[in-house]
Amino acid sequence: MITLLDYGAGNVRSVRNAVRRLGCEIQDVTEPKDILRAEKLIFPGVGSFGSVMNKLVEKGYVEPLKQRIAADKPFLGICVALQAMFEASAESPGVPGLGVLPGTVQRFTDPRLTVPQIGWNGIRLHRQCSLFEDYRGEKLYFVHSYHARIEDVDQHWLLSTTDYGQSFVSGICRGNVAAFQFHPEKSGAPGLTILGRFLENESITVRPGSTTVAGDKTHLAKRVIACLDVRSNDRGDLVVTKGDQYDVRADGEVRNLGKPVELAQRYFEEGADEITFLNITGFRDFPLADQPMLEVLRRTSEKVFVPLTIGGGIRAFTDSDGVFHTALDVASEYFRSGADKISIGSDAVYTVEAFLASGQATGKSAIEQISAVYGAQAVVISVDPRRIYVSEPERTTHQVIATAQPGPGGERYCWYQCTVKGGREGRDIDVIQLVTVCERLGAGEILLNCIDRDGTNSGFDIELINHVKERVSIPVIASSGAGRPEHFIEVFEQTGAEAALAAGIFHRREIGIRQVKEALIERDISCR
Ligand code: 1PR
Repeated sequence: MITLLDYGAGNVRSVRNAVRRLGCEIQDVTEPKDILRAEKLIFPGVGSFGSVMNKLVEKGYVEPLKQRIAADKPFLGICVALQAMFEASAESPGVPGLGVLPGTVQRFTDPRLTVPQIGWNGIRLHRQCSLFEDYRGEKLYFVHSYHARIEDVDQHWLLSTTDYGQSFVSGICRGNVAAFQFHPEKSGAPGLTILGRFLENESITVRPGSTTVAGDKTHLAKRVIACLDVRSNDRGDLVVTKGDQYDVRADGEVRNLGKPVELAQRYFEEGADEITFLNITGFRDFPLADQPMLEVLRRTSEKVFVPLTIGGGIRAFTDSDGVFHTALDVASEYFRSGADKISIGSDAVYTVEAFLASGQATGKSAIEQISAVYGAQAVVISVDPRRIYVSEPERTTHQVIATAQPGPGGERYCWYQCTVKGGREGRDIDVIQLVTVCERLGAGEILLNCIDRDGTNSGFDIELINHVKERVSIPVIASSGAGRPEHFIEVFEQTGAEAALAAGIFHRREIGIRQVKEALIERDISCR
């Protein structure tokens, strides 16, 4: 029996599912005393440092947690839970942490770094630990902007470090108390094995001596993401579909490429680093009445132990009974159903338009609200741009690029127009305006589609990706146009994209995820 500290702050379903998958029963902490009574306690950190600590204070959990740790009772903290063990965090000045370890958790400050760190990185074990008995140096899943500093952690606590621009603490352990910056529940098979050791062994044992030879440094992998565009077909069945330049109909029918949960499971087994679901007609529906997507998430998260992103219809809305729901309500429901990140499309465009018109942030947009509660790393902006060619840069007020692929009239310049409603409506806003304002408002990642390339198998729009990458410091996922493994090599060698996403080639089994990874490894591109 495992006790879970679920303080209602985000996707705790993944931890629940992982524990169940490993054959254990779960009970929840319902009152402070449960924290001390529990045989084994998992503290899954979800959200920002401040929101986690405030919840712990509100529920009276702080003292029992400190007592449990002092009494050396089995404890496993994940992600922000590791950070909460310190005195404070730069993320939430003035909010005290548990103070089990000294020091303040810091943000990654190197301006050359993409922050948050999102993806699969290695760990270097500084001591042998029974939780890592079967660990062979596999990469594990991280998602964070803040990190614990090595100088704050003495040798009795330091378990592992990881490199991302600088070395930081990725694991601490003393007696039966352990905490990781990575997410074992989202780290595929090796993560489940680590978690399994905590569940099955009575205690944690640690001995001197490192067990992994990770070379000089650990490296963040480039991610390969499988994307499932989901909608109802004309018979009302929820299907994975795929468009050509966003047109998903062939012979008048919505293309049907499979069932969402089954396909997601296949991609997990084939080695996808992440799975994205886009509810492509979400802009039309009432998001919370759209139960099939929530159900898809719930069922997928029982079987898939890598990060899940969901997009489509994340916005504030008034339902058919006249009840108003904030975008935060909508996102919270998706997080509770198993999403690790939500992606915002049309609503981001409207938000940026309003921002550019007024020159100020309201604090009320979906991006700002969700980011404040769940952290920037949980907010992805899905951009649907298309090229608008111009003969001279002066022909538009928008930010143009000189392109090596001229337009139909031989135009040598273009700008990228943002669209809403699945590309159906172009707006007077360019991709640079969109991504820079979204980053400023608190978005943590850009999913950069390209309508011109979507479904063409002709390769990613390298010019677009470089154009955007130069202007943001959050991760960029290149999307649209993958047709061959060489396209993934190209996008990682010619741009700084952190991840590449594809749909059609995987659905139609033209190329497998393993084939893509093998091609990347052959070119020495770090991947999982
Ligand atoms: O506006 O917040 O409701 O979100 C709607 C979401 O649905 C957006 O993320 C938008 O990108 C997506 N979407 C809307 N209509 C379509 C469509 O195809 N008709 N799909 C659509 C976007 C692009 C990618 C695709 C890649 C890779 N599809 O998802 O997977 O282009 O494809 P490829 O590898 O086959 O080339 P909101």
